Amino acid sequence: MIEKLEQQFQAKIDAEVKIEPKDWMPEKYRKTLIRQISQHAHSEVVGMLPEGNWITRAPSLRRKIALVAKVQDEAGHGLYLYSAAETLGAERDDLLDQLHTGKAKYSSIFNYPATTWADMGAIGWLVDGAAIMNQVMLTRASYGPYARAMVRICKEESFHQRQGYEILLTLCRGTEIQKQMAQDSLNRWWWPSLMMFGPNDAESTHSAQSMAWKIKRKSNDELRQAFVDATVPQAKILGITIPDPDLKWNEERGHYDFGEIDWAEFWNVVKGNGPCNRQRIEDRKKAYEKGAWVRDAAVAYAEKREQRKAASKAKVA
Ligand code: FAQ
Repeated sequence: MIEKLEQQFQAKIDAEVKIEPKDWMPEKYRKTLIRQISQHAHSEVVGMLPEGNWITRAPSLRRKIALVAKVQDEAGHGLYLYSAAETLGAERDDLLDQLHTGKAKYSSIFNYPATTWADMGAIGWLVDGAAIMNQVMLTRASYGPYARAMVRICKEESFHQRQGYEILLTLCRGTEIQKQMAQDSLNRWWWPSLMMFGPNDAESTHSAQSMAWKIKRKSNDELRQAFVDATVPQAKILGITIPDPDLKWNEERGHYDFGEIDWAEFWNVVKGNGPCNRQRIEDRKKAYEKGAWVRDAAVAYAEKREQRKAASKAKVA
């Protein structure tokens, strides 16, 4: 019986029919999606922290407005994604508990500190740039609510990418010190950005199954390569140097070759030992506790509206 259902399920996926919340799905498909979507949601809300920290120090009102809008967008992305995970039967409180207790992962990139204003440029250009590269494929993910959430998220991420690039372009056209700030920022964010795509394909535990289920459409290494190929010409326009002596165009492959990622550093950060892991979780926990009154008020308001609706229905009847 289960085998038959699984065959029908795979046939649907192969025929590019979207899977919707009430459709039958293998338990492992549901669990994989809850894992990936919730980690993605956590990444969005933890990702607000390095930039949120710069809102009060933005160098002009224009920059401040753009940064506030960007950070607010990331909160919205978290919201869509937690909602998508809920359509699979996950409880939001459980997901947040997993984040706060360190059981759930979130993107390694957000465990690095944003130490200068140029980092706001590098995060937009590189981190959002890498996020878009990965997420455009997710707009075609086989699970309907996830795919649909990704469409809007990608549109917003492309604004984020441009605002970051423009910050760096301004710095690179500025004084020598400003250009150095941009270079220093690229030096610190380049390798962590390449790590965002996850382990090499040979080490990726979930890729084969996720690709068969069309959750992922491209492998970690394919996306990383596409990101490098797209980013090198952008660095040339900025006039700053990517910190990789092995980076060079390979005519035969039609792609840039690049150096080896420090995988020991990657796994160390993923396991919770990066420069900011502890601080990020503490900040998220504090934000959750401080926000309790907002959640309580929202529930009380929803209950009041329900009661009013019921009372006016009773009157009409
Ligand atoms: N960091 O078998 P795979 C953003 C884990 S959003 C930490 O290859 P998979 C927006 C992985 O979970 C950025 N852990 O895994 C923004 C697994 O562990 P598990 C986030 C990582 O799932 C911008 C293990 O390694 N984007 O930036 C990482 O098939 C600016 C084995 O890996 C998404 O989440 C990592 N980098 O492929 C916000 C997109 N990489 O779960 C603010 C959706 C891997 O078995 C400011 N996610 N791991 O314990 C995906 O596409 C996939 O989950 C991958 C990983 C590609 C991230």
